[in-house]
Amino acid sequence: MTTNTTEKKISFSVAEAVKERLTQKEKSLPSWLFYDAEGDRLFQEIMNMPEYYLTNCEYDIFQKHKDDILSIISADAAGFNLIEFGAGDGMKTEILLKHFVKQNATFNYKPVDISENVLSLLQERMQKSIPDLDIKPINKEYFSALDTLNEDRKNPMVVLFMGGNIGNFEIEDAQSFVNQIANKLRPGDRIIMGFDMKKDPEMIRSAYNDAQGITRQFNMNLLTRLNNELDADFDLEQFKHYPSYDPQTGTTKSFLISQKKQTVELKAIDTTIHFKAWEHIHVEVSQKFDEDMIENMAKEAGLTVEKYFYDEKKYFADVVMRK
Ligand code: AVJ
Repeated sequence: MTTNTTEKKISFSVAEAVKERLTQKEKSLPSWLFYDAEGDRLFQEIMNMPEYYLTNCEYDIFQKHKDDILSIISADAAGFNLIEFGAGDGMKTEILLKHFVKQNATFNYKPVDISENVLSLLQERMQKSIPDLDIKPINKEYFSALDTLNEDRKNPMVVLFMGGNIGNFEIEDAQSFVNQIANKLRPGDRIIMGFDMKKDPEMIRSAYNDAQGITRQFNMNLLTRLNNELDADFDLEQFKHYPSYDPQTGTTKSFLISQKKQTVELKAIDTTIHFKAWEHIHVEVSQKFDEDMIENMAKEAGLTVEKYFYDEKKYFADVVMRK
């Protein structure tokens, strides 16, 4: 989720994406824009807040089911290649990796990220805590990383995509993302994907509207980022953080809402944006799932759901899908 190529490349893609999204009829911003240095810091804080249950749930799932997870993914071959998309800080993955190494499983770990910085931090962490781990980071985009791996391998591939990151896609985009992975898999390959499940709507909404206001800061930081990087003049006082959850669709959406009619200049990209009073910028989707939705998604992609691993309260699921 982190972008960290050259400075120039960043501001170029930020400029392009922002200009495109803010000049549409419905204004929006891409969710990858959250993760600058301050956004990364705030997201760490989000993961530690009492309302944000997702991270702890997945942590518990891995603790509780690491043995069964290993049994499933090593059931029908001599070894496997574990590919992780968007590896992050590795805190949760480390539980699995430690266990796999301890059990003498034959595998290698290939974290994939477009940020070289994220990968080198992760490699350092893993080499320190699991010296026997065979780790080979891949500094590429997800799908080209799969192509590279397909050029030369005999063992099955297990693609790990955790954290509920799939929820950041609109449902059709999530489907096409899974389809694209599945198309590059061979029979016997697997995906382990983390899904945040439908639950008490109040609880979901609180996870995106915490009492301390950290999520508010996380969302507002988008505007700060535009002020800094695109020389914009958003007045943060005039925008309001508003999250919603719709139990009919299972979709959480976060908005920044303009509290009055106003004009914002983004000088670096020569753009003026007009806001009507109470007009919104759609900044994030966090989709919640149920088993039917996951089943359909897998089926559509030509995959079979092998196993749902849940935390005790069934808030979150790590799902093993097999080609
Ligand atoms: C990292 C995409 C799983 O949607 O729950 C947390 C990001 N946004 N609070 C999520 C996020 C606001 C998070 N994911």
